[in-house]
Amino acid sequence: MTKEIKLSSRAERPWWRDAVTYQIYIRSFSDSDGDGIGDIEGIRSRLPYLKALGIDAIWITPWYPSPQIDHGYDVADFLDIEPDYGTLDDAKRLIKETHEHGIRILLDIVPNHSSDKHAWFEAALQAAPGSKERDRYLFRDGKGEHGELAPNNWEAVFGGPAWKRIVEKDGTPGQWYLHLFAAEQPDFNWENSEVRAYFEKVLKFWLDLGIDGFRIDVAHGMVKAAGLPDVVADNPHAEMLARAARPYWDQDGVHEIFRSWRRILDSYSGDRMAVAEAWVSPPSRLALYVRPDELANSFNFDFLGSPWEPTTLKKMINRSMDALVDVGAPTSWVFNNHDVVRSVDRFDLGLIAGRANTTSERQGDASKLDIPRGTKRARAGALLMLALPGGAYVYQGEELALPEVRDIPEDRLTDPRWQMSNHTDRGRDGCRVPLPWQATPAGAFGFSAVPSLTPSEAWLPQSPWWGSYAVDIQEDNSHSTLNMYRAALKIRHDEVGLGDGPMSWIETEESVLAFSRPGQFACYLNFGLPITLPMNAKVLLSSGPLDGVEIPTDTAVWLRLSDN
Ligand code: TEU
Repeated sequence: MTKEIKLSSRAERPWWRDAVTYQIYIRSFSDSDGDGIGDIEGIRSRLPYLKALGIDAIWITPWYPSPQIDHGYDVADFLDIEPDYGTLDDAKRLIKETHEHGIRILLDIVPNHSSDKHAWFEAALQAAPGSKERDRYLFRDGKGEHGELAPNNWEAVFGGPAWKRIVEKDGTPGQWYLHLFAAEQPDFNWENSEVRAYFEKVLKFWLDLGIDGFRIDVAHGMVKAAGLPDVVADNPHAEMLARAARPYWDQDGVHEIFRSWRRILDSYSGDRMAVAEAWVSPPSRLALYVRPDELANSFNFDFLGSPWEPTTLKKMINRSMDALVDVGAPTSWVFNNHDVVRSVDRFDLGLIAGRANTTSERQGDASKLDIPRGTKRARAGALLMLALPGGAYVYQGEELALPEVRDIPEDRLTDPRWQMSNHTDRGRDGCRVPLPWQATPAGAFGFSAVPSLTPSEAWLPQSPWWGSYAVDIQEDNSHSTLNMYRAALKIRHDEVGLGDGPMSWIETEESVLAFSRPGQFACYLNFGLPITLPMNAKVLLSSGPLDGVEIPTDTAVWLRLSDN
C-alpha cells in the first residue's frame, strides 16, 4: 500500500519537509560560565558537535527572562534574553554561527500564558476589574455569595484548580484569574486584539534577527470556549492528549491566529516555519493545524505515546500519514522531549507518554527496569523514526541513549508538578539532567566549562553513573548510540528516498514492521523472535549486532534491497 504526495526534489522543497531537528533544553545542554546552568555561549561552543551529529536544525527551549518557575515556560519578557543564559548579543552571534554551520535555528514561543512577573500581568493586578489591563488575561468574578468559588471547574495540567483568586488593591478578596499550568503562568486572553498584536511584534522581532522559525508551546490551548463553560466529564482533570473534549483545548478559534502567523512567516525569505506543540487527537484534528495556509508541522504525540508494540505503532504511522495527505503537509516523528520519560525507560516498561498524573504512572516500576533491553529498543526506535517519511525531532541526550534519572533527591526536584501534585508526581526533572560531555566528573561531567563545578552543583544533580554515557566515551566507540545516530543521519542525507516522500509497507510476520523507500531502501524492525534477513539485501546500518543473517529481537536494520 503506497502513500503518495507529489513532491519536488529535496533541493527544491522547503527544508522543513525533511529536517531532523535537535531539541536543546538550554538549562541542561552546556554551561560556559560555571554557574551550573546551561547558556547560549555553551550552545555556541557545541556547534561543531551538532554539525558532526548531522542534524539540520536546532530548537532551543525558552531563553527569555523568566522567574524559572516552569523553567522558562513562564516568560516575563518575550523580547529579551534570560541573564543566566546570556545577552541579546550572544543570541545574535549564536544565530549567525549556527547558520555558518549550515544549521537552522528555531525558538520556543509561549503564547498561551506569560509569567505573573510579566509587566502586563503586574499592571493587571494594579488595575481595576473590567479594565483593559485585566482584559489581556482571563480574569473573572468568582461564584458564590462573596465570589469565593472559582468561576468554573477547570483543573490545571500540573494539578489542582486552574483558577487563583487575587487580593484587590484595597485589600479585599477580588477576582480570579485562569492558569492552565502553574499559578505563576496566567493565561492570555486571545480574544483581545492587543494580545494578538503583541505576539505579531514578538514573531517579527526574532525573525528580523534571522531565526528560521518557532516551536509553538501549547498551540492547542490559546483559545477557550466562549463563556468558559464547566468541563462536563467524570474526571475534569486536564487530560493531555485531549481525547475527551475540553473547552480549553483544540478550539477552532486558534486557526485564524495561525493563518495570520503563516502570513508573517511567509513574508520573510528562507522558508521560515512554525511547528505546533498541540496535544491533539485524533490525527484528523491535528491535520487542521498544518493546512497549507497555517503551520508547517506539528509534533506527532500519538506516535510518541505509542507503546513498544508493532501493531499499534503501524496503526499510528498509517493514521498520521493518512490524515496529512489531504493537507499536503509532511509527517514528522518524535519519541522524546523535555516533558516525557525518556524512551529507554518507556519502551522497556511499556509506559505511555502524556497520560501520567502520578510518579508511578509517569515513571513505572524501576525494579522491573531492564536498561540494556530499553536501550536496544530506543536505538531500534530511532532507526524506525529516521527512516519514516518526513521530518523528525531528536531530544538532547537521546543520541547518547540516556535513561531517565530516577535518583534525584526530593529536595532537588524543581518541576512545578512536584509541588502542585502535593508531592505525588515527581514531575519531568528525570529527563532534564545536564548532559554528560566527558566521563570524568570534573566540570559536572564536562557540562560546565569550569572544571571545579561538581556533578551535584549542576542545577539538577547528576548521578555518579552519569559519566558512563558521556560523549567522549561514545565518540571513541564505533558501536555507541552516538555513532549510530551519526551514521543514520549521514545515510539519511545521502539517500534521496529518505526524508519526505513515499513509503510502502512490506508484507512480513506480525512481529515485524518493514517498509521500503525509493532507491531500493528498506527498514526492518523486529519486535519478536529472530528473523532472517531478506535475500541478497545489503545491510547499510543496524541498531544492534546481527546474528549472521538473522535480525535479533528489538533490532532494526536499514537495507539496500537487491534489484532481482
Ligand atoms: O507542555 C505542554 C504540556 O501540556 C505538558 O505539560 C505536557 O503535556 C506534559 O508535561 C506531558 O507529560 C508545554 C511545555 O512543553 C512544557 O514544558 C510546559 O511546562 C508547558 O507547556 C507549559 O508552558
